Amino acid sequence: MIVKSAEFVCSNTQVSKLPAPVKPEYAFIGRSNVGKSSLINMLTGKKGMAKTSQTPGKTQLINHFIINDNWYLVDLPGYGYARISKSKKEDWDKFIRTYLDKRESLQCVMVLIDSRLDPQKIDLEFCNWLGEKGLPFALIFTKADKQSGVKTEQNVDKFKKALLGWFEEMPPYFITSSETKHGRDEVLNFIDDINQQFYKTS
Ligand SMILES: Nc1nc2c(ncn2[C@@H]2O[C@H](COP(=O)(O)OP(=O)(O)O)[C@@H](O)[C@H]2O)c(=O)[nH]1
Ligand SMILES: [Mg+2]
Repeated sequence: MIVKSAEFVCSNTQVSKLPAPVKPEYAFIGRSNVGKSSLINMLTGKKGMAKTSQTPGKTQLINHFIINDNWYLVDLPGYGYARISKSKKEDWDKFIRTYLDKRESLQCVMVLIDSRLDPQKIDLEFCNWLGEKGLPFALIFTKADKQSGVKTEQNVDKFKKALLGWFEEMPPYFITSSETKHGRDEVLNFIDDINQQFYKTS
């Protein structure tokens, strides 16, 4: 897929105010600091598209971007930020889980995983929840440029093993770097394939 246009559409704090669910939509989510904003900027080719390194956990907004007038890229607030209060965490949970569970145009949840780390409980639990809800998801391993390819593969493997305690097969996954643009074409083509399916059948 060639990204010809990428525009910010709206920020929402209420699920009821989201754009009409008439275009295929992909939600990007992960722990704070996983590299989500950088990845969105890398995919769209727009540097300031999603703001990088804001104070995490501050605003809990669902951000919609429209790509090629054809599909929505959704930037969800990060989870697992240690310094937010318990009640804020619960708010996050309710708001985001409602969105994920009810959004009919949502095609795939893109779960970002830091490729430098051993499997994190919070990521595994989140994947497990998606599985329980029957929501399709894909994994995007981030920051692959920060270590050797071998180390990345080892961590991906560990994550796979941890996930296979719950799932019968590994979901689609991508190894990416926002620095080198590694994995960009693969992620965009994955989305493109689903979009084509969406417009063919709707
Ligand atoms: N080397 C490298 N650094 C990255 C990459 N992605 C993000 N970062 C850095 O990681 C930090 C957090 O990134 P950000 O995109 O703001 O994470 P977010 O909180 O998930 O939106 C920033 O300092 C980024 O520059 C990457 O692919 N490679
Ligand atoms: Mg961010």
